[in-house]
Amino acid sequence: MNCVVLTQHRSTVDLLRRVVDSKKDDLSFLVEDLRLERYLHRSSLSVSRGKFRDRAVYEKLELTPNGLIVVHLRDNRRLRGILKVIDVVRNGCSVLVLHTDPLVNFKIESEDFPFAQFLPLADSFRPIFHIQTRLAKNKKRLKRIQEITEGAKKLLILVQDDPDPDALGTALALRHLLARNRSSTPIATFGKVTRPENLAMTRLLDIQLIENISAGELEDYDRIACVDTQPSRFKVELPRIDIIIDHHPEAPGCQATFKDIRPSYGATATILTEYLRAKKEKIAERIATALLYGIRTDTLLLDRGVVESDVEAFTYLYPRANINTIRRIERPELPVNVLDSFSEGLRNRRITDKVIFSHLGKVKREDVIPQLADFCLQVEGVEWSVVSGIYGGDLILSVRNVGFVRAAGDIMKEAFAHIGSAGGHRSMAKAVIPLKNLVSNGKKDIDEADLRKVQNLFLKPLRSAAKSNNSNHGANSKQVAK
Ligand SMILES: [Mn+2]
Repeated sequence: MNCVVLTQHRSTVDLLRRVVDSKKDDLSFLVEDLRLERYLHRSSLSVSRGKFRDRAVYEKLELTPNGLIVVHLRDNRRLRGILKVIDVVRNGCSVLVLHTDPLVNFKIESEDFPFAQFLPLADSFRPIFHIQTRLAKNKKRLKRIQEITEGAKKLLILVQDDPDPDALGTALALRHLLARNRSSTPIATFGKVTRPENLAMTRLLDIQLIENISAGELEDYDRIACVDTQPSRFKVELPRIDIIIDHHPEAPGCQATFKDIRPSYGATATILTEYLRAKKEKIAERIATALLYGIRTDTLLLDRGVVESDVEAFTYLYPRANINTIRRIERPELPVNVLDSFSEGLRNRRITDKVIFSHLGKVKREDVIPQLADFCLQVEGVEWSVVSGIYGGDLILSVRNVGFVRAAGDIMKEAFAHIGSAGGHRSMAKAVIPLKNLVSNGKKDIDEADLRKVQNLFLKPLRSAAKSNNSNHGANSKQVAK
């Protein structure tokens, strides 16, 4: 491609000679100023000099229809006149206008010149400027963290009692950020990892944790960092904490030598991504995958409480992460023998009130229950999917909904809190009901009648919600119509 640049700026010359691929494209400049012409000569760049509004100067440029003319003026009051000339001489060339001031200041509408593309430099630069400003601030904080941990023989990274992907990803990334290793910097929890997806994450990304650590053991460490949580969230009294990096609102009296708490952020993994970028650290695939999965789960795929930084971190990590690994974490492989209980559960399904119920009986792995719940939600006309199974003396219920109905977590609490534990998010929830709270008459296992009872318990709050919704619709029919 033949690319001709009309400019009055030395900086445009310096920029475009690096942007335009000079090996593939034939780059030349048209300038009016003698000094700029000399500068181009000295830089061994091809240059012609003449007035931008002089048609004759364009003849020497041999413009062809697959060429490009780039225009970047110091004084855009001249732009209109110059573009009129270019339109006559361009011979089918494409035209790109770079400008810093808004064109309305010069009474130019882009529609006046349909052959030209306008690139407002300030608008394009703004997002880059914002992220780089943030990274500059992170650099300062990072230095502080490095000072605190420098020389520490043993640093402990402490996460919440049932660590989630955000905590695990953050912990892993913090160790990497400080260029430390597993033995000098272990990750620990007072509890343990329980959710099947989180267990899959630790397995597939090789994240080793000290589980059930005791408060006494903390004394073996000369520094302690808390990530994705704060000391007040633990049941035990902690010794002095050196570093807190978190995105939950700051608890009163939260004390540490260094605190980086950003409650507006959707995930702590976003904060660590910024640290790694500020350090200009190459983010290895394993770390990128862990961080990306942390952001995905904490923000429900950027659907909940995100700021620009989260979206930016997500975009940055995405091409660096292993999406197949994430897929495998989210959908653990199914054991072949589960297919039989799936087919049994699907055959005995019940569909009522846009809810599909399916029961799997006894299962060897708990995570197959939510997997079938995901699948059932795809059934035509269904808004809720409720799949149950018996695991370790409990009836486990996994619920999914299409998202525009009542929050799944609320319904589950209302239906089952009195006989078990229940809760969850907007579109996914879970209940665990001890079998002894369900069976009657001294039976050992639950039967059809017990299952019906459970299903009706679920339908009750759903039906009353639907009822009150209907009456609301009646009262506010005008608003609804809008
Ligand atoms: Mn979090």
